[in-house]
Amino acid sequence: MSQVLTPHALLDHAAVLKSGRPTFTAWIGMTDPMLPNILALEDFDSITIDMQHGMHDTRSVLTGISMAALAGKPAFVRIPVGDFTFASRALDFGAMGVIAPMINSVADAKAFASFTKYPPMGDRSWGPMRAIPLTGLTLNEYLKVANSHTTTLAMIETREALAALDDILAVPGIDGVFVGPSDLSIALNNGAKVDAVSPEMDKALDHVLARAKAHGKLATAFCITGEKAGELARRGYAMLTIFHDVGLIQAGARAELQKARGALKQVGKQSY
Ligand code: 3PY
Ligand code: MG
Repeated sequence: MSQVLTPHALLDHAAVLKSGRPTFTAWIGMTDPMLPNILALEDFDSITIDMQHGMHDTRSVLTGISMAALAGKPAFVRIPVGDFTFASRALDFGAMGVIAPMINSVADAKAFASFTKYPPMGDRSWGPMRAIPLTGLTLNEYLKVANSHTTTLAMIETREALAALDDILAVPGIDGVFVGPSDLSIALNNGAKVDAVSPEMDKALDHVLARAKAHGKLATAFCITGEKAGELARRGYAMLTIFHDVGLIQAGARAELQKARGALKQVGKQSY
């Protein structure tokens, strides 16, 4: 059930992720400000706003984080490839975590962490303008907890990233990894097809989980179905998506339309 927003509650999410209790996040690509609120009011543990392939801009990210907070839920932001300056901004806007796509090397991981963690761990510049009122903390309270209570997730979705996995996981400030099964599947089968649920992907998901656990870091992933998300949660993944807003709307519309047209067919009637 959705919780009532209390100061600091959003910051508790980092501890939930580390506790081993699996969480499910609603992935949002569309920019209507009601969407993050509607989905946050459902039984999701967090929402994630996607700037990489989603339609989001600065304003819609800011609004989305606030609309999730209104429902008492933390928000994550996936930044566009290499846009680490936006990682800092997302945290300033009150995001409780940032996901960066295509982290393929230690250099990428270090650059990402430097923009999300305050000194001495990183070089995040001070100015949590929206995070302060959202969390109810004083400036110095926020400074004290920001590094440990916001989550920096590096996406593993290429062969290079898999090869550098241990080194990426070892970077201070990288709290965990987030598997992108579509890109990774394309990389693993040399561009033959998108196949996020292939046996090869499953092996990769097991490998990432084992390595993340060995480093004491989080394993998280994008999933294209609730069934897959449940399965990975059982295996030990800490945060899973359940497809994305566009896909969920399409799937819901198709399923219900099929029932309606099916009912007509049963009595021999045509539908348009
Ligand atoms: C992928 O599967 O490649 C992703 O980036 C998930 O959005
Ligand atoms: Mg991807």
